[in-house]
Amino acid sequence: MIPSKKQFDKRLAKLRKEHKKLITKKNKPVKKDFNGIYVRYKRPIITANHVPLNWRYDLDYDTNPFLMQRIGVNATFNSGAIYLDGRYLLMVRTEGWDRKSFFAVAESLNGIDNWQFWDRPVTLPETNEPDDNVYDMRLVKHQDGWIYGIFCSERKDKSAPKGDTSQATASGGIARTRDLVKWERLPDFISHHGQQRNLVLHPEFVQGKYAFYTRPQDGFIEVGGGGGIGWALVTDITSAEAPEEKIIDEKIYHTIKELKNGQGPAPIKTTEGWLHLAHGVRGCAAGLRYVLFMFMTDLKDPSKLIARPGGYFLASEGDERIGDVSNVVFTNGWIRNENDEVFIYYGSSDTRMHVATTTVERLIDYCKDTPEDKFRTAESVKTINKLIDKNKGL
Ligand code: M1P
Repeated sequence: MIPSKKQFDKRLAKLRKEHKKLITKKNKPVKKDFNGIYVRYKRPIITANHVPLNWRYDLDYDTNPFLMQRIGVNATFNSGAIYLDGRYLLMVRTEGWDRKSFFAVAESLNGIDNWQFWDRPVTLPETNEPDDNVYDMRLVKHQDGWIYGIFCSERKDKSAPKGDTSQATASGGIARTRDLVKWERLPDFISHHGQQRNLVLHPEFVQGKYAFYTRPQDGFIEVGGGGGIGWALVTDITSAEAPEEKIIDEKIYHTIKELKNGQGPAPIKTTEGWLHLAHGVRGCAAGLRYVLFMFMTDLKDPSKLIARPGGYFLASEGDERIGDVSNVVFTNGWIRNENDEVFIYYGSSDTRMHVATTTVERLIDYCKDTPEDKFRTAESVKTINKLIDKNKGL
């Protein structure tokens, strides 16, 4: 039986009330088991249910008397981040029931809760070769005055054998804007070292050029003989081509980045060097395990590593472990505010967004004084014993 207009209105009012309640719910820091490095927040900050109702429901009784969700959102994850005029903004990777990801800006005044999506998702111009899917945008306020959005552009692999409907290619998409509303699309990044995902723009010119963190890979999923976080200088960003890519952070056997690694957001500049957040991937019986790790690079030469804290910085915990692609944490956005507080935004299991907070001071300390990986069990035990000796009598 078709619901009456009265029933429709009642249900719509309930939907609106529940949506508002979800969005305005306060989030709380998790104080238990504080590791001294960062504080996680209890609840995810943005989920598929945060997406505005008018993006999902036809709200007209005449055309949708059952008040059905006409367009579904599957997940909200891997968000770029930028701090503009005291507003915390996330460029949310929003994925529909149709598996297509698109970008949508969500805004919060404290960086923690009350995230409100802007009126419409981003309308991203295409190149002559339209993207089949776009995702994982890094937002970078560059020294040249533009805000850049660097993202993965995925297309069907035209060279795949007929009938193979799963082969894809990944390229570095580049777009720029002044206001996150109107975007100019630039040609994709040209790499001579294979496909590109996890391409990130450095915020300053280096040797008068645009500098990129790259991740050359042989295939769409497997990096193969490629991989590692690369570094490339580009003369003209309106036709970005990297003649050379040098690996600055390699993947290493039996570590958290045994299979692949990728730069997260653009690095944060500090008096002691650039702070980097990245993800590392290893294989296990349950599939791929994605964790976050950090390193620091030299202020003048951001391609030179000056600190490599060993092991992972953040791995999935509790509910974060489960989702569309379980056992994954991934970051492509963080914000340092005027008080040197750092908000780390991360997606869990390709499903939802979270935040953890810390400070620039703590992150520098973490990077400089966490022991480095020495790659063998015996060395790890020696490192622990050294600490026990140091702690004697304390
Ligand atoms: O599914 C896990 C992640 O896989 C990709 O990351 P990478 O290129 O390092 O393997 C990306 O698609 C990322 O969005 C996703 O979270």
